[in-house]
Amino acid sequence: MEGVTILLFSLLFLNKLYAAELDTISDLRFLTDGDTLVSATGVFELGFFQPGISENRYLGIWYKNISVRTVVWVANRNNPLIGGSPLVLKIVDQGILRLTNNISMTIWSSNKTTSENTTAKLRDNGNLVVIDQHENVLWQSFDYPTDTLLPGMKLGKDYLRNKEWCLSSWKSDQDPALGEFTWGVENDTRGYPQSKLKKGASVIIRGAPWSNNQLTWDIDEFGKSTIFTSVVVIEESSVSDMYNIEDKSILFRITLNSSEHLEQWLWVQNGWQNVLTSPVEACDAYNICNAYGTCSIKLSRDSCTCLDEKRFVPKNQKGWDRSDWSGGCIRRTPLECKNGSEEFIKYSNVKLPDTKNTWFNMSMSIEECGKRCLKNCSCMAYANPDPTRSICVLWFSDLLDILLLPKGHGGPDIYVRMASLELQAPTENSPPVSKNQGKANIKMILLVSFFAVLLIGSMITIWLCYARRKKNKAKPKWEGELFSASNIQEEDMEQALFSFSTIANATSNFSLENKLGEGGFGPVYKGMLEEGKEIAVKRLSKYSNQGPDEFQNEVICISKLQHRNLVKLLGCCVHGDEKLLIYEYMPNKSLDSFIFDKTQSMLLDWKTRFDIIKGIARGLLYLHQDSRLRIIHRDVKASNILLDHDMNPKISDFGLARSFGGNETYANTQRVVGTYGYMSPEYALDGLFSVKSDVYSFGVLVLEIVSGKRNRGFITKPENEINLIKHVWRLYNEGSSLELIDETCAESCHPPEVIRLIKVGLLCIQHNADDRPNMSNVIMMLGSDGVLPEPKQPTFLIENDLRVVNYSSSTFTGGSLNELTITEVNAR
Ligand code: ACK
Repeated sequence: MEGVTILLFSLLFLNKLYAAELDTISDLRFLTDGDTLVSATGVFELGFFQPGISENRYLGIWYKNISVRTVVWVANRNNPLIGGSPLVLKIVDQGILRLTNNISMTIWSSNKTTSENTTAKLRDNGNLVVIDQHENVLWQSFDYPTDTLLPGMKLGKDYLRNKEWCLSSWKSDQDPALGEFTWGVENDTRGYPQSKLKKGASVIIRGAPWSNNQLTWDIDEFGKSTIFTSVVVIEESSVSDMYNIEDKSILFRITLNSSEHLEQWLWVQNGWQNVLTSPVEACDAYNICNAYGTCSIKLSRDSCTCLDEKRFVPKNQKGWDRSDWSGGCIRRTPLECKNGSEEFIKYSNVKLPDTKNTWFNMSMSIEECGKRCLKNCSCMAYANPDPTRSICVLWFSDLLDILLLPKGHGGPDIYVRMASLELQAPTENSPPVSKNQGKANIKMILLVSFFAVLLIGSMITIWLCYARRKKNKAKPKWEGELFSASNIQEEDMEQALFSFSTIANATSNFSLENKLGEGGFGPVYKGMLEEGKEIAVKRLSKYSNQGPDEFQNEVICISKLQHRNLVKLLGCCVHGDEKLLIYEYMPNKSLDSFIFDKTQSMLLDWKTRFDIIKGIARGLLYLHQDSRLRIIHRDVKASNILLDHDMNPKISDFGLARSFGGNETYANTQRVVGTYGYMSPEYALDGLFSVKSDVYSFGVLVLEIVSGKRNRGFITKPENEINLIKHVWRLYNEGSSLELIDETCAESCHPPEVIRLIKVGLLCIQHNADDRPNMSNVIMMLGSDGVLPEPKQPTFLIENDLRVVNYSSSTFTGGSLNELTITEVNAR
């Protein structure tokens, strides 16, 4: 019998002369290697693929008409086909869609159905469906999401059928097997639904409690707008949250990647534009401030405060002072629950707390809700999470993971139970209300719908900014300014101020033994604060060119930024002529001390180098696009990348960074600053800078990390090429890019990845800034295996092309001159 099957299989493949594009699969029409099943208008395609350089084969769905292969669903993610044996996907008995190999072994199949005349089709929204003759859906891929959520798919749980719709990450970029991360509805209790991103059982981020949303997207660049909706269904038997985009021509997807990020992507012209990556900043981390604590991104040292500092106090004040938030906050006056003596304080504009231990009712007025809560001594708070409905949610444990939202975000209100003694003091957030005043302000509630679902709400915020930015793109008007004194807001000054004596003590009076090195703007010392925390102190030299402007610039700029790939500023100190910046200490120091050192570079195997490049790319993307300020760093180079304990890269040195508002894409300056070897031609020669000048520096850095050689000061024999870029370009054109690899990591390297990275580096350093990818394109290129465009020839700038007016070597006392930041070059 087996022999017959093999024979039939062989005949089948002998007869198959060309790959077919099918519109239906049935018992008679099946899909074999090279064939694809195409949706009605050709948006999606189903077929076999190999991720990256993996030899494993999978059945998957991807977009048909875009240049970057983007897989949105995988059937046999945990059971790949190894090797090249032929495959068949067909409908077999009882309407099962089954994938088999050459010996008829089942690799993957859909569920059994009881219908006859079943067929399988791929819909234009990317849903693979098995249907009967009346088009009833018997099985659908949308019920088995992998790492991608497309419009029309939902997250949620069906309690009756014990089914869950949730995203789960791939193991790695090259392996679609079930990874560590999931994004789905909370499923261990039946509290009010909310979504959580988890690593195994531990929560990484939590979305706000669910709420219906409908928003109009103003998509100027397409000359149209579309409606974006989030529809929440909450029933006894199931809960689900589905989003939809009215304009079906827009390609949009949400993915959960293998490094704990939830990413939102929009296809714009020729590439995926990253609209939002969560977590964005430290406050997105789940419950970092614990019970009744709230996180604020504008404070870097004191990230956590109590929800209301008049009525709550830190449980462990000493720990709190050391930035140990684990105890959270407690009520200043404990609850007694005496015969209705307690009332509620309203806090407006919040991300509602974790709903794990809640009870809810889908049709109860907010007044009734308050009465319910008051009757039960264990009820701590109540709220309506959805302005489109009358929902009552009661919390029965301490309130965890609350956020007071920035003004204007319009989050919902929460009413928190308080001892009667506390009712007199006014709240910082809003005045006290009695239990009968709990009626929500309708206007406010309409506004707050915007923030009701963290994921979707924040995505739209970013999208609106993005659309506005695009609209104004054509206006290169801004003469780049440092953050001027008039730009400084009070909140910027909330940065932790250290006393000079604290820092002098911590660094043993700036002793030589504590000196870590010297940058262009002065020495950097290692220190230890009294509580045992290690710090790095940048002491701005009186003679350095990092004057008050640059100092202020760095404080303001970096205090507003928080990202795992940016070094964290803990505070600053101004004392007479002394200006000090205090950073978290990075035990592995800077990247250049590794890559350009023969011995140290042996510690950087290929994977570590690749991870470092990806981390730098993410940090830059955050600066350029995701942060509250849009920032051009202007001095991206190996010595400005610090490495933490686990070799995670952190971008540092924001003295030269510029923020640019919503309208600007390019700026022009007479005062060119940066570092030789990393400066783009349009910046070095004409003083023009943009995010693309950072992309250029990033490209140089990629080539340096791969080769272990500095761009500047590089010389080859016998070709006499006087910079690395020229050398890389020649090797690339000769098809011998692999020769570039640093010999200390040659053994651990993955040749296709090396070639790809060099190509990405070359794309980033193309002469014309518009030809260079942006950082979100770069991240895509690093994370996928799609075909890359051909890079155009870069410019081989030599120093004589630039006219240096003044640079900071006057204060330079150590390290390599190659790496010095030039503070002025005359732009033409
Ligand atoms: O390459 P390095 O050892 O790492 O020498 C330079 C030097 O100070 C001048 O910039 C080191 N450095 C700067 N910031 C930090 C930091 N936050 N933690 C540890 N080392 C640092 C840098």
